[in-house]
Amino acid sequence: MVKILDSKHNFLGIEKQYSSFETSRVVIVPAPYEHNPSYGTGSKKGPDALLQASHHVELFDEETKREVYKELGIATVHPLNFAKKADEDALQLVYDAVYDLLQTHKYTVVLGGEHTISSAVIAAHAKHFPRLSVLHFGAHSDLRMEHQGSKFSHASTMARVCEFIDPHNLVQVGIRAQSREEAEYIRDRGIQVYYAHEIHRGAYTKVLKYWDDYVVEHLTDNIFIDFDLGVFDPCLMPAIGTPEPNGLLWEQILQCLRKVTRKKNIVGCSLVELSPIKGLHYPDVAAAKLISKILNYSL
Ligand SMILES: [Mn+2]
Repeated sequence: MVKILDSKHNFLGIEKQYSSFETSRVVIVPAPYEHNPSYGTGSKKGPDALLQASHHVELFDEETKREVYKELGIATVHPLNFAKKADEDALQLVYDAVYDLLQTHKYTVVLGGEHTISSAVIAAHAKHFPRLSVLHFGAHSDLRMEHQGSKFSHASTMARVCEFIDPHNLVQVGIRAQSREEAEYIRDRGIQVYYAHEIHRGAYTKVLKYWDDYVVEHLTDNIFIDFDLGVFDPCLMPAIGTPEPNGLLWEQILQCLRKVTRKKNIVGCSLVELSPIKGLHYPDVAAAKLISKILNYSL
């Protein structure tokens, strides 16, 4: 039997009737993994902070006028227990947990933790859904073959993903920091990248066509959304291990999510790299609200 969190601890604080595992279409999986941070630390506390903050997010969505938890049910399982597991072993734990959920047709939302875990979440989805595209929101390309001596660094996540996904089916949004090696990899492998500076200066804007219209065009029908919170500007998301200036703002991201979810089938998502700052609740609430928005738009 799958162990779930009760309404005092689960996502959005949902009562038992709408949060049992058996009857819920959506399953939230806290994955407090942190092993190879390269700068700031604390992402292992991210899932817990997000769940606590989610109790201050409205159950009713003002935009879609929906209460998704009542329509579909949202269960939150116990956090994955990494104990001393790291690298391949940690990724295997994540992969197995997510793959089991997909076998029972759950829409799975994984909360990190370090971005490293996303490659396992995406691998499980790619095995289950044919011709999967990955829509990666982030500040960093994360395409380094290895970083600080590890293939399993958060800075290598997308390089690992490109080992089992056609790089043409990877779309990156909000990028504003990369190495020369990564820029060359992007060029050589044909990865679609929408850089923050290009989005800000309206580089893709034609008459009634915006950068996010191009994002939609480049994706196949089944999409996994991998959300590194570093994509946001640090003014609204300072609770990040590796901050970069000139990020995207809330409405820019939501506008892109609305367009993508209207035209495509979102099969799952991950949200990673929340590193809570003691006494500053806003980033945790924003992260929780983002999950709520993704569910409202995509289901
Ligand atoms: Mn990242």
